[in-house]
Amino acid sequence: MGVWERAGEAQPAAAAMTTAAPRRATEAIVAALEAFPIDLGRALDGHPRESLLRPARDGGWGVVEILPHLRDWEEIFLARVRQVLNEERPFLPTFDDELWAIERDYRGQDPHAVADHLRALRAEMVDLLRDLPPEAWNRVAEHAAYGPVTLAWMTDRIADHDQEHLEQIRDALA
Ligand code: NI
Repeated sequence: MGVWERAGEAQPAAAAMTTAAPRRATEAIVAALEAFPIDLGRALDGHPRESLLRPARDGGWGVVEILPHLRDWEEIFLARVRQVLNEERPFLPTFDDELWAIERDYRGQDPHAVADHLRALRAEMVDLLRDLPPEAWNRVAEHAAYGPVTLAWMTDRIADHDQEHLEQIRDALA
């Protein structure tokens, strides 16, 4: 879920954030972001609709909730990447996603259509990132929760968020 994004859990802006190194090298960030829709497709492949609707073993979200969560955040992530590339030190607000599953009727959305939309958004992001000059990865945004963050740091976190929810999807389908 988007817990690390919640304004309510925001840490005081860390002065050293812009110098915090992402876990992945920039080539590995692009590779991970590009691989995610493929891994997601493999995870979903062959599962009937009733499996996609089933909650995870811990009683948490089923795939039917996780996919719209990923798609809704992907829209935000893509807009943020555009902003940090095109604006000088843009301010990035946080979003409280806690009620989106209900407010946006996640269970009423078609999981395959949502996955297709997510794939299209991710392809746009990968296109933006693929041929960036090295210095572009150090461009900075002011994140409302985290303070100054670099493009590299932001996108590394997106790849982490992908993996977190891919695990959750595999668990829900196990
Ligand atoms: Ni999340």
